[in-house]
Amino acid sequence: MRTGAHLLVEALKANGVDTIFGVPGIHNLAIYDALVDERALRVVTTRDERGAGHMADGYARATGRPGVCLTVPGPGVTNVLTAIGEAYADSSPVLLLASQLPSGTVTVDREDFHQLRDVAAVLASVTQWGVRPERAEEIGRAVDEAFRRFETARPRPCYVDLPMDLLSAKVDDLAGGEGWGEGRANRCAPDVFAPADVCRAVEALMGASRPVLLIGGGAWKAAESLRELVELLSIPVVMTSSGKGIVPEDHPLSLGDGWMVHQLGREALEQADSILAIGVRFGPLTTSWWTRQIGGALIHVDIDPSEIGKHMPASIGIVGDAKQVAEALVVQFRERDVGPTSLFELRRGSRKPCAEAAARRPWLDVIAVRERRRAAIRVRAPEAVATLEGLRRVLPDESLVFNDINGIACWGAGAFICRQPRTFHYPIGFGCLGFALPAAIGAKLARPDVPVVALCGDGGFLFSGHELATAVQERVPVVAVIFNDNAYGTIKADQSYRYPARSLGGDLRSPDFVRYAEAFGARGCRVDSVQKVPEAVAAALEHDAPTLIEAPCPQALPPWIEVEGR
Ligand SMILES: Cc1ncc(C[n+]2csc(CCOP(=O)(O)OP(=O)(O)O)c2C)c(N)n1
Ligand SMILES: [Mg+2]
Repeated sequence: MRTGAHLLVEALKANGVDTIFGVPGIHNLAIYDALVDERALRVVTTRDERGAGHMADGYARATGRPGVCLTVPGPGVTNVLTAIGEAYADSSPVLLLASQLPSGTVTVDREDFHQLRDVAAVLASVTQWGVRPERAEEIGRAVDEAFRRFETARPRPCYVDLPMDLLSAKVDDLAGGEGWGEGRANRCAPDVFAPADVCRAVEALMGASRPVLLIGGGAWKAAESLRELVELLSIPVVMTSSGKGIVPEDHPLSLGDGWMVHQLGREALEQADSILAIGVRFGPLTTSWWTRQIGGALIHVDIDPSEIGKHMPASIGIVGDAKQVAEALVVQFRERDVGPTSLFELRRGSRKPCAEAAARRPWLDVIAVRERRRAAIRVRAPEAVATLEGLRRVLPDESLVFNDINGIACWGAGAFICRQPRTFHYPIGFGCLGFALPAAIGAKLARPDVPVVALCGDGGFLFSGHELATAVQERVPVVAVIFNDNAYGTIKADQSYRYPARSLGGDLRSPDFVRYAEAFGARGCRVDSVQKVPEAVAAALEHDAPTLIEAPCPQALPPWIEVEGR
């Protein structure tokens, strides 16, 4: 018998889904049953729904394709909420399949088992769209609509709330398949921006004497065009932490990650008279909580119209897909004459700037700024920076690193140089502890071909450390490093700065992490100095099993704590 659950599975497959992360329960067993004989879909059972959500997010970040998670109603939905909140804040496409009580009873508040009074209200602030189908036949269309939204708009999470009676309902043999996933390969945002706006942007950039390009995570698909744009325009480029590596951070015109707390890119953005910002939301880390004096004329490109003018007034706003707009800009500049000289030492394969750009005086010594910054962070956090530099040496460029929120992560923005987009991930928007390990597991499952490493603190690791069980069961050879200071160290440092000599809540008695790993059947090892972390990670990558490495925590105050004279 073909059921609503079969339609669901067919629609997922039509949209290219090959993995579902989830936890079974009485309300969603029809889905599990439809998956029993399904060879094209891998089902990964996690140790709680939050793990499933982060794994789906990690899968999405690693592949660029939406990740899918499946829960029971009520506590399953509230458990996954944190992970969906992170995906929402970071614009990561995650589809939540939330199972539900029988249709007739959903809206009747009878305190039923697993009943969440108003699931739509609960999910509204962490999803861009969601629906509860009213008939089994509508399930496929709902899934298809979620995927269409991921691919044509800002890719924030969607949900489909699935009443259990619809999942088990018999459907007609002919039902479904109505063009699901059709044209998927070519889906992109509608080409809505006006060519005249692109021309205005070109003129503004040509007329500027101190232009800067600011790239955010929303622009990762535009990497190729943006690199060409940087060279054609000979324009200094700053990236946000989500945009890290979209232009290689060691490119001669790259100021790297602009997490302003390190003063990265601060000179550039504050002194610029024209800023071309693409896929950037001007969030707190890029603007130091909106305190920076960013006064240049802003050309803001974003797929989400609500971002334009939200934090910064834009002199030109272009609503559009970053890739399409970047390509349109590149075409305009390519058509101009090539300049006689280049403003930076041309690397092999790089483009000569156009004539106007070549005639403009270089206004910023990008390499000198970069070196000054590196020297400054080395003084502030020598061990953390050396560890991150060492990790960079042992991890090939295509490796995927997942950070939690912790001391060392703060320094990664400046110290870990990325040459490829979307290779260094933070839970940057929501800032939730416990992201790194499950996200790394989801990523490694999707990309077994590349090394995947999670960088955790001892506190944050235990928010989701039990997902090591999933890594072991699914044979996912992810590497997790725990920097152990027996404390919520970053917060403890902040507390002692803001409330001197009044300490409470920051100390932890952490477990023996090696034995913890071994109890799950993972490999565990301990290094006695943080300098040995890169070598231990390199050795772990040789093994085909999940490995946990416990290391001492590098000692450094968080970068936002001002240290006199530095
Ligand atoms: C879900 C959640 N709860 C609390 C916090 C606040 N917080 C931010 S950093 C931090 C300490 C993290 O400790 P640990 O993982 O050991 O890293 P460390 O700071 O010691 O390097 C805490 C509690 C948070 N970011 N997310
Ligand atoms: Mg700690």
